[in-house]
Amino acid sequence: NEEHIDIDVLLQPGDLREGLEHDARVGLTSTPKTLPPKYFYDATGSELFEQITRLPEYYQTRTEHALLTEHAGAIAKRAGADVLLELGSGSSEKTRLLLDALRDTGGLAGYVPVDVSASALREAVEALRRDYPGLAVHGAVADYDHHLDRLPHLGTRLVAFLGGTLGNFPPPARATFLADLARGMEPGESLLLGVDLVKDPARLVAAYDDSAGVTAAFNRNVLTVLNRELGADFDPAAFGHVAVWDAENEWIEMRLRATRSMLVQVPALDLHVAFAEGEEMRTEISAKFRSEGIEAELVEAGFELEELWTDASGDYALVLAST
Ligand code: AVJ
Repeated sequence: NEEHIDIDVLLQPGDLREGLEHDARVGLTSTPKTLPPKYFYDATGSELFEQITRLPEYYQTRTEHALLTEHAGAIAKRAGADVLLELGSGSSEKTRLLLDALRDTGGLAGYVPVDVSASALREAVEALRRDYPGLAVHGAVADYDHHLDRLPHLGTRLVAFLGGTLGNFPPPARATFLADLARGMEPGESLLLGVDLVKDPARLVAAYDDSAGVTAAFNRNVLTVLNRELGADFDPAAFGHVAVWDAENEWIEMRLRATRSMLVQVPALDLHVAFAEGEEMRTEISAKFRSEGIEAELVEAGFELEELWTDASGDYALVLAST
């Protein structure tokens, strides 16, 4: 029953549109060209990402899930929180593991999903209300790289930022994001991060260039988004999918490679964009972490490391920090 759902709207529909126009203009006129990964996730892109999470090569989602299953109790106890605030309210299964653990430690009072999509938020919230009667749910439509200082505060929070999404920020933006988050939290609140770890480059590349071609379709889909939203005339079939390991920066980079020279029109920006044959446009970085590195970044941002859990192969980590 929707009338009981409180939703703070920190982000107006026009803001997303303006952001897309700004990001597309800056990225398409830069050298080399870039597009931010946040525009992958329209309905098609979100469905393709769901498929990615089930690929044999993409170990991250299932490893994170296994870690949460194993350690949710310890996380809840260490956090001592009575509110779960989740940045990106996408996957309700992870949410349930944490909600159940908080409930079992006796403190669960509220759940705060934060998402840019009001409809994703509403869906997530409706499903949860059925199974957690009495839970105060207070969503926020917000862009988590902007509104961290204004997120709802219903009690002592465990802030969850899972799925490895932190790796999508370029390092300077990552430092800003973590520092803003720390500043927006009260002393004694906790942050739970899910991060992918540095490993054999061959496995990393395979995870971003799967044999079924799902990641390639996911990557090209961003062009379809620009065609629809900005009236552009990208031919997605004229771009090849590229996934490379950048050993110096320790990140995976996804690119789209023009297989011929072409001129792309972007009417909404009053822009035409020339691609040379073989030109590569960066569409995503996905940074991989080391335990010492992520701890140092958290401390730099004003957090204190509480605990770090990894799986037996050291593929992925859950990191609990506090303010
Ligand atoms: C959801 C952002 C963590 O970087 O691994 C999956 C997105 N990109 N395959 C990632 C993604 C290509 C994913 N994150």
